[in-house]
Amino acid sequence: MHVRQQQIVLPMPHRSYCKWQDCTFFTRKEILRLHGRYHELAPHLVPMDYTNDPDCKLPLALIVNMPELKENPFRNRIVESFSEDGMGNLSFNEFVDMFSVLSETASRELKAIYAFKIYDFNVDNYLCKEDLEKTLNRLTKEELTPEEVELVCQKSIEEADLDGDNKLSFADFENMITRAPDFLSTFHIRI
Ligand SMILES: [Ca+2]
Ligand SMILES: [Ca+2]
Repeated sequence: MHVRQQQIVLPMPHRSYCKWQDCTFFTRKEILRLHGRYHELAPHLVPMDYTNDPDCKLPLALIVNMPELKENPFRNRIVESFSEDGMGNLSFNEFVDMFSVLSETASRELKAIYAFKIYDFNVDNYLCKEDLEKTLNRLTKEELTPEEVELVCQKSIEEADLDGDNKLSFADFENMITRAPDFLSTFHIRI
């Protein structure tokens, strides 16, 4: 496996869509290791040579079964949020982006941007009460009663909702995680 990994020709295609100044990048060695992981998920699909940016995507079902994600209650939403097609199919670049944001070195702000995306279950760019209820149920592994969940979510919205529209924009959400940093705790994964 190690010998084969070294056959990948670097540099990898340049990742041009990284919009955030503080976006983290893996070292060459880490990229090779990630490529090894990506490759072993579907050896018959993923080429070893990435010089010409091959058009290859792996389906969500393969990715969410990785040990790093398997136990994460947000695994499907995480993978979907990094997939350009929104269905959870990930190219190698998207796969690298995902683990970059989940890594310990990613900034809090970057994690917040993706946490917001991941918690926005109905993908309307706001966190409404239903989004927060689903989020809280997953974060607390359904240990709270439905009434408790509803109460906590209603209160969280009331406290964080700066413009009073009863749902959380990203600015409201940033306001919320300042008070409740636990909402970011699920986004640290070492690979
Ligand atoms: Ca929403
Ligand atoms: Ca609001």
